[in-house]
Amino acid sequence: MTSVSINVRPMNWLIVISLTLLFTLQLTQSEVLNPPYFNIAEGRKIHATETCGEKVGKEFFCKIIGSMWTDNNNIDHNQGQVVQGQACDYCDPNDPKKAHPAEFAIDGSPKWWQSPPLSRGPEAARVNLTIDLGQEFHVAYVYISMANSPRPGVWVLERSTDSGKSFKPWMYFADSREECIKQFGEESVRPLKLDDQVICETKYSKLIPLENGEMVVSLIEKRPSGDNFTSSEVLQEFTKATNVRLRFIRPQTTFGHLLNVDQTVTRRYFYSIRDINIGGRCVCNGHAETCDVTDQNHPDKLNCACQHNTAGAQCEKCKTGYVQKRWRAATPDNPFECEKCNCNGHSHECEFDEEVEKQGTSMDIYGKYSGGGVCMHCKHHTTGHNCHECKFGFYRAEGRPLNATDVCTKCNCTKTSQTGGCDSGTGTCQCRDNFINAPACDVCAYGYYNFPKCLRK
Ligand SMILES: [Ca+2]
Repeated sequence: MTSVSINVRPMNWLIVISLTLLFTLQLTQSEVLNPPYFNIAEGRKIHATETCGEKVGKEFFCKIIGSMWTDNNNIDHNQGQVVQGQACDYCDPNDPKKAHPAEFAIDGSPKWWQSPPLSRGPEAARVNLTIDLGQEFHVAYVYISMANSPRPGVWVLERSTDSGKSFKPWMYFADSREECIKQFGEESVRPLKLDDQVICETKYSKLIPLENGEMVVSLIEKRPSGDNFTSSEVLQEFTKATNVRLRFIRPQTTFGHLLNVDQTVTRRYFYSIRDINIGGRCVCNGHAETCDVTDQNHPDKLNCACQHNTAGAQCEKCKTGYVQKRWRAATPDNPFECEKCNCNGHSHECEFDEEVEKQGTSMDIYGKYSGGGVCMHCKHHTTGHNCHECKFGFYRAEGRPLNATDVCTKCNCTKTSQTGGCDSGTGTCQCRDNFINAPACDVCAYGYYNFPKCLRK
């Protein structure tokens, strides 16, 4: 049932499919409903702070890999040059064959995004590549395949949960424990013990392979609740993102640093990304199995197909008329299905009231005083939390079913000595304070005199 619409080279399918299956298995273990994972990067907006050739026109670069054009990466062999023993080429944003815009990093094709080489200046080492997901998703993994450069040496995978206003680190990358500490602090190398711990990964920052390397970054695996995602609110929060940013700090080089080296060296260092797949799914709080409802106001947005009587783009509330109990996200032990209010057929609207829940004065559909549903706009002259009483001036005749549309009958009490109200069951008119002898109410009460005025003595 889980589909993966991800364009990756065949050898990478195994990784992506096994990751997807891993997370799908969790679905069968509980009553928590979750929509399938898919490549949430596809078709999204992407932005690079710098791109090879952009702003400067043609930009010269050389590869690390050697002097021969022996690869099959769509390089025009007639155009490539060997310069001082290096395989070189240039970027040109105006030439479709030589352009490497950011969009190529998520287009599912072999074309790639490339950053400016460090020969442009040392600041070219710090480049950001940001994908705007357009809405909030749970991200399980980020898969990155490189093109004609090694994997980056030092970088940070970051996320935003406020549509790109602010970013926070998700995972750090450097090639050694020492480098991790130096770049990101001691805490980045502590053992992984928390669901939301930001750790430093060392295995992806090696210089080899010089080209076409891969990184499979899981944000769930190996974490304490990695096998029990739906029971950990912390891990669920940790995987939420509206934007994903790759903040590159330094390319991997054969040198410890790149100071005081000439352009024949620096022109060989840049970042090039062939494709990024982000395995994610809609945030549906455990209340939806699909996420294919289109939002009329935002055609690019996907909304959850809510079950369990929930509603909202993320099933983040109970639907109208179903707020007898407080809304909650589903957990493996309890789906927390929203429960209909008991309005005895006299209303479809209700509100949840915390005070009413505490007082235990709202009856649920099972006849128990449980929950805080308060019915609104009760019809048929009814009133009360459950539309279970007749309004003033009406009474419930003996034996009349509570859910009948004529449950409440108008009191026939129009004398000035009567209140207008009458007794439940019998309909006996009630007398004002200064009268007695119901239902006639034709005698002055004790302490009053001079019928029919019945004034206070
Ligand atoms: Ca591509």
